[in-house]
Amino acid sequence: MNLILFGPPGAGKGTQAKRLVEERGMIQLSTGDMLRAAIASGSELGLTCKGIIDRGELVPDEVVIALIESRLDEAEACGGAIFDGFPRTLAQAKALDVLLAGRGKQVDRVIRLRVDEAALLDRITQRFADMGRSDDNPESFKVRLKAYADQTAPLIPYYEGQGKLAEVDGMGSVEAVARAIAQAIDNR
Ligand code: B4P
Repeated sequence: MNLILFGPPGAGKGTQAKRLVEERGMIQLSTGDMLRAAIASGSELGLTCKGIIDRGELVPDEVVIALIESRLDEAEACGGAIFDGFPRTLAQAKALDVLLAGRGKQVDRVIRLRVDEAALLDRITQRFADMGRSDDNPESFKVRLKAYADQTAPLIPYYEGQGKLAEVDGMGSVEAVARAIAQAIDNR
């Protein structure tokens, strides 16, 4: 199964993807984690992307599509993937459809985590205090929210039109959200 965890910054995508890996043995493909690993390694890709991420902007489509493509065979060997933070633009969604179709696969389910803006800000502020992630400051968060509204939210009607979208209340505890996601996956 190929599953997309979808939502604004701080909605709980990464948190819930890690739980699904533990509980269902699925593989997590997080473009955010891949980009942060590139930055930590000091690679050319990391150097190019650091400023973009710190400002809260989206990294160019071709960069993240190539990152995902490089891991797709590994994901398929494990029976599918949880896409976390990808796709974030219509161009990325269409590229993913093509890449999966070339392997005789498709996106099976898109779980949209709904969390209100005040709760998102609280979570990001808390993570900044705990971990000091450089893009979790209030200025970058505003840019990330705008990027979500302008470039990522248009994917909602895209996947809704394909009958793949499931809405999950992301405001509860990590446990409660995990239960709601499990239901959305198992009831498909
Ligand atoms: P990401 O790493 O995807 O960052 P994110 O949107 O903030 O989501 P994340 O997964 O980290 O947060 P989560 O909701 O789990 O992207 C970072 C940057 O990389 C982007 O801004 C962009 O620049 C770039 N990028 C990544 N993918 C890209 C793409 N496809 N195209 C272009 N650019 C791309 O958790 C947030 C916090 O909330 C955590 O601290 C967690 O502990 C807490 N939390 C989670 N669930 C909770 C709950 N139920 N209750 C209370 N707290 C909760």
